[in-house]
Amino acid sequence: MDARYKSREIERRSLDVDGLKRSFLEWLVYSVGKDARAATRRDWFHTVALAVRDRLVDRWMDTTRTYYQQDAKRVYYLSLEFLIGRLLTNSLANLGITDQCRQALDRIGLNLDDVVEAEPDAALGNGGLGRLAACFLDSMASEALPGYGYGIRYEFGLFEQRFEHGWQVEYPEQWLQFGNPWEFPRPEVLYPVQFYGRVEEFRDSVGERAYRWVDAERVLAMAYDTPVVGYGGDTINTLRLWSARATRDFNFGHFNDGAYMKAVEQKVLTENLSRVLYPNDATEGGKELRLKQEYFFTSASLQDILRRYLQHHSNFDSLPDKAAIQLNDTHPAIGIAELMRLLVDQHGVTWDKAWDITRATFSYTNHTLLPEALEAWPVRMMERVLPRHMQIIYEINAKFLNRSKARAAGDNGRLSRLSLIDERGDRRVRMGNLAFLGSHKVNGVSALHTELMKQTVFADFHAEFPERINNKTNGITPRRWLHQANQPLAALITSRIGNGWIKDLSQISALAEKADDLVFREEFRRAKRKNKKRLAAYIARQTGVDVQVDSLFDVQVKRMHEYKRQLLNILQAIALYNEMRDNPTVSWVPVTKIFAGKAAPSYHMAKLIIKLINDVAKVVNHDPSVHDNLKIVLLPNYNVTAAEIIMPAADLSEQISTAGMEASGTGNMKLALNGALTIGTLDGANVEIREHVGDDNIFIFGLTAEEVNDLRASGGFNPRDVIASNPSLKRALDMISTGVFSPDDPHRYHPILQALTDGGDHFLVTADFSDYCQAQQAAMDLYRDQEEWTRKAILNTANMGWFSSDRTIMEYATEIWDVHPVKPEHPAETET
Ligand code: 9GP
Repeated sequence: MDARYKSREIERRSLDVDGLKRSFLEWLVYSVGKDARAATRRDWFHTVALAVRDRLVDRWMDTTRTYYQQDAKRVYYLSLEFLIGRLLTNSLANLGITDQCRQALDRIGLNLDDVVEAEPDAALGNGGLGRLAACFLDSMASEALPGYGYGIRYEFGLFEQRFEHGWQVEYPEQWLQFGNPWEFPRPEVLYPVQFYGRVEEFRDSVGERAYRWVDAERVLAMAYDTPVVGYGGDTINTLRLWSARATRDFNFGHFNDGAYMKAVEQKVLTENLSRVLYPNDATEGGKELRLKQEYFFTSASLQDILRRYLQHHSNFDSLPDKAAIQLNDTHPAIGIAELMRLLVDQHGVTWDKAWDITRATFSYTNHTLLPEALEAWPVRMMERVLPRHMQIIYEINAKFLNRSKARAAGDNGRLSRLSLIDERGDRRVRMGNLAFLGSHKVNGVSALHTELMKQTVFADFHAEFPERINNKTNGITPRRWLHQANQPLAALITSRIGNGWIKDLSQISALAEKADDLVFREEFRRAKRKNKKRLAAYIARQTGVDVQVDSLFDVQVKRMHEYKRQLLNILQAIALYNEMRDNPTVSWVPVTKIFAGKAAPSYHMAKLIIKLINDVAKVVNHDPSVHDNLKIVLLPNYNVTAAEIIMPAADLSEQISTAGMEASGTGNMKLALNGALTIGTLDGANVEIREHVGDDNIFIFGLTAEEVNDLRASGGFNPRDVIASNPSLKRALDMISTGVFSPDDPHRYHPILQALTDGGDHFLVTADFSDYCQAQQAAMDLYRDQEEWTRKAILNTANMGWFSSDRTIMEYATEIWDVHPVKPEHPAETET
C-alpha cells in the first residue's frame, strides 16, 4: 500500500470505492451528525462534499507550499464576480473519481445524480464576466499556473428569478443558508479597510511632505478560502473571498442602556458590505455601497498580496517580478490608487518608483464598450468615501496631463478626453481611464472588440500608448462545458480519439474526419437526442410545456438586454407562427424556441420583453392550428446549473446582438462546442467562430459593426419605412399593438413599439429583421436534411478547440503576466 494510506487516518483519503464508502458513512455520523436512516439528500451532499474535500486538502497544501518555497511569480485575478456554479461534479471529475464515488454511493443505496442536485448553485456573478472568471480559475489550475482568485463572499448571490403572471419577480438567493462545505473560514486572515475620514498633511522624518488618512471608519475583511481543483488534481489553487466584519460586535454603551437594537446597528450596517451581489449587468449607475464593495475587496486583496510578497522580500523593487494583478473590468480599478497609497503612505516608497511598480504589476481587461457600463464615480462621492484616493488620482492625472500636453497641442478636446476626470456636468472619475493608465497591458476579449476599443473608447489612449492594447479572445473550460455537462457526447468523443481533448482541446480537431462517417453521425445524433430528452423533461418540470424532442431546439440563453435582441427572436417567432397558420398544409419543420435569462431588476424594458415572450408563448403553445409545430418556452432562473442542461441539447445557437455591441460572448462558444450551429451577426467572438468552423457551417446575417456605425451616423435610418415595406414584420408588430398577446392590457407593449418606431430603433431590430428571417429559413431547410445538419454540427464541435480557456489563459500568462507553470511537489506521494 502507498505510504500515504498507511495509517487509518490517512486511509480516509483513499480514492478507491471502499475507502470512499467508509468515509461517507463516517462523515455522515461524525461531521454532519446524522444517522443514515434520518439523512436527507442535503445531508448526503454535505457528507460527500466533505469527504471529497478531504481528498484534496493535502494536494492543496502541497501546491501552496511549492509556490511559497519557490517564491514563484503568482497571478492575482481580481474580480467582483465569480460565477462558479456547483462544485461537486467539477471536483470529482477533476480529481478523476466520479465513477468510484458513484459506485460507493450505489453501495449505500444512493444515486450520485440525486446527491449532486442538493448542491446550491453559487451565483456570485451576473453573466459572462463572472463565468469567464470561473473558467479562468479552472484553466489556471489545470495549466499549473500559480493563480489566485480574489473576490467577495456575497451572502446572497444573484437573485432567484421566478415568473408570476409572466412577469419577472426577484427573490433572494440564499446559497449559504445551509452552510458551504467547500470553504475554509480564515478568522485569522483579517485586514482593516477604511472609509470616509479626512487626510492630514505632515512632514516625514526627512522633512518631505507626507499624508495620512485619519478619522476614518474601519471595517474588517475576513478571508474564506475555496480550493480550485485543476484537471488531474495535481495543482489545487485558491479562490479567496472576503467577508465584511464589524470591528466590534456591539456598542456596550447602548447595550447597557438597554438599547439592544441600536447596539448592533453599526455591525449590521458594516456587514452589509458583503451582503449582496449587485444585479446590474451593464445597466444602472453606481451606488455608494457598490463603490465601497469595490474598494473593500480590492484593498483587502492588495494587503494580502503585499503581505505574501514581504515574506520573501524586504523592499518592493521586485514586486512586478513576483506578482501580476489582473483587473477584471474596472470594478477593482481603484486598486491602482490603493497600491500607490500603500506603497507611498504606508511603506515610504517614492512616488515615481511606486508608479513604475504599480504600472508594471497591473493589467486590465475591458469587457464592454457600452457607455452606460463604463464606471464613472462622482468626484464628490469619491472625495467623501475615499479622500486619500481622490488626492492620489488627482496627482496621477496632473502628472499625466502635463506629460501629454505637448503632444495634444492644437487638439483641445484631446486632453479633456484623456483626463481621469470627466469635467462635463457633475464631475466624475473615469475608472476606465484610471485602469488604462495604471496598467502595462490592456486587453479586449475578442478580435473585433479589441479593434473597436482602439477606435472608440480608448482611441486617445491608444494614440498615446500604441503598444498597450492587445487582444485575448475569451475561452471556456472544456472540463465543465463538455466533459461534465455533456457526458453522452464526451464519451463518444473519447471512444474515438481518446481523452486527451479534456486537457488539450485542440485535439478535438481529429473529429473533423469523422464528419463524413455515417456511423459516427448516427452516434452523434443519438448523443444529442439524449440531451434533448433530458432538456425536454426539464422544460416540462419547469414550465409545464411539452415539447417535441425531434423538433429543432432553437436556443437563446443569456442576460436579457436590448442589445442582445431577444426581441428580434420573438418577433421572428411571431412571423413564423403566422406563416404556419396561413399555410396549414405545408409540412413544417417543428421548432422549439427556448429562451432563458435574467433582467436587471431596474431594467424595465428588459422585463417587458420577458413578459412579451411569456405572453406570446401562452398564445402560440395553446393554438391547435399550428399542430405543435411551434413551441416557445422561457425557462426561469437561468444559472450555471441550468446552462449545463441546456447547452448540450441545443441545435441552433442564437447570437444575434447588434453588431459592435457584444464584446465577445462565451455562450456562443459553449453551444458550438456542444454541436449547435450558430445563427448570428458578425459581432464579438462570432467573427472568430466563423473563421474556425467555416462559413458553410454557420448562419451569418445582418449589418456589420461598420454598417451599424454608418447607418447610425447617417441619421437617415427610418424604422417606420422598414416596417412599412416588410408585411410580415408589420403584421407581427400590429398583433402586439392590438393586444393579440395581451388582451387583458392591449397597450402593455407600447414602450417596445415606441422604441422600435419613434424611438429610432437604436438596436436596429427592424433593420436586421428580414435578413434574420432568411437565415432562420435556411436553418430550418437544412434541419430537414438530418445527415447534412449532423455533418455540420460535428464540424462545429471539431473546430472549437481554439476556444478553450486553457489557450486564453496561456496567452495571458505569456504575453501579459510573464507567469510560468509550477509543478507542485507532493512529498507524501513520493515517499516509499
Ligand atoms: O458583455 C460581455 C460579454 O460579451 C463577454 O463575453 C463577457 C466576458 O468577457 O463580458 C461581458 N461584459 C460584462 O459582463 C460587463 O462588462
